[in-house]
Formats: sequence, structure tokens, C-alpha cells
Amino acid sequence: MSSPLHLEFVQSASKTEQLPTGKLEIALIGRSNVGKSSLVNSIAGRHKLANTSKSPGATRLINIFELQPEGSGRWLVDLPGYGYANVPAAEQKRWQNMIEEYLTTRETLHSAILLVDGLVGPTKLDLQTVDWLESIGLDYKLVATKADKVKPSKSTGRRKELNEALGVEDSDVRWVSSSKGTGMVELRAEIAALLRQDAQ
Ligand SMILES: Nc1nc2c(ncn2[C@@H]2O[C@H](COP(=O)(O)OP(=O)(O)O)[C@@H](O)[C@H]2O)c(=O)[nH]1
Ligand SMILES: [Mg+2]
Repeated sequence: MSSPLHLEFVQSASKTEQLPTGKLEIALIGRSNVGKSSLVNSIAGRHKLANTSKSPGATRLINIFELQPEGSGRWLVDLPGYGYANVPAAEQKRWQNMIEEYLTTRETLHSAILLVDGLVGPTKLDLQTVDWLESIGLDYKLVATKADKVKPSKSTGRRKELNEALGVEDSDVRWVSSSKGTGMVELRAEIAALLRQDAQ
């Protein structure tokens, strides 16, 4: 189960209603630049499956990645990142609506994975997103990204701060590094189990 998951890109959509019908979806959410696309690539053990970018805000679409075999309908869904400051307010609002519409209306959506930058810690928008996920009753898991950027000497303190800011226990957060592969074996196994469970 530690090996990469065989994921293939299915399609992108700018609106929920453009999405094809799936069986079971897990959505990746997080602010722009948090490392969502890199995480998709790491989970799949591929470099260029999902587009990664040094310029935040590049992912403006809902991107579907299907656990193979083709047609399984079991998807990892990369949502547009929120909170990118250099995007005009109207455009941000449009993304926000797209994300919220997807998360509130998608019947095949099982749960979400909320990514928080491990070095930066949860931003105000991340905390709002947590509250919002709680309010709509969508199940979610927490992943702290870019673990390699936290110096070992600061690691314990940083974890504590992040846990306190989110109001969670240490065991509630999976720390990963897409560049170093830290935590990837466990996360792959967890996502594989989620995607392979019985669909309703
Ligand atoms: N050091 C480090 N950088 C990362 C990691 N994951 C992503 N990045 C970098 O963070 C930037 C944004 O990553 P990307 O996956 O495009 O973020 P997205 O906007 O959430 O999809 C890129 O420059 C990545 O190379 C990681 O685990 N470690
Ligand atoms: Mg991206």
C-alpha cells in the first residue's frame, strides 16, 4: 500500500455542473500555493500529473484525478486554491462560489482533505474554512504541507502552535513533504482506503 496510487487526469471544469458523474470523491482544499498539486503528484509518484506553479493562483479549475482502472469513478479532486491576494476581488469571489458550490452540492463527495502550510501555519482564511466545513457538516482530514521547510529544532514547537491554532490534537494532523516524501506512505494508504471504500 506504500506504493504510489495510479491516478490519471480525467478532466477540468470551471463549474460543478460541468463535471461528469462519479462514484466517490475526495476533495483537496487549501489556499493557493499550499502545495495541493504537488501533493497530487507525490501521491501518484509522478512529476507532471497535476500542474504545480511558482505563481500562486494558477489553478483556477476543478481538476479530477481518477484512481485507476479508468472509469472507476473514484476521484481525487483538486479544487482551486483560495485566498490569493493578487487576484481581483470579483475573480476571487467567483472561485469561492465555485468551491462552495462543489462542496455543498456534490452528492458523490465523501469528504475533504484540508491542506495547511506547515511552515506558515493556518491563516485566517484556513480557520474560516475549518469553521465553514464544520458548519456544512462535511467530514475532513487535516494535512500540514512542506514539512521539510520546518527546521528539526523548531518542529515540536511548530506542531504545537499549529495544533493550538486549529484546536486539534497532534494525532489529528498528518505532516507531509511532497519534495522529500515524508508522510507519503501513510497518506497514500489513507487516501487509497478512502477511495476504495464502498460507494453509496
Ligand atoms: N519545500 C517544499 N516546497 C513545496 C512542497 N510542496 C509544494 N511546494 C512548493 O510550493 C509551491 C506551490 O505548490 P503547488 O503544488 O503548485 O501549490 P497549489 O497552489 O496548492 O497547487 C511550488 O513552488 C512547490 O514547488 C513541499 O513539500 N516542500
Ligand atoms: Mg495547484
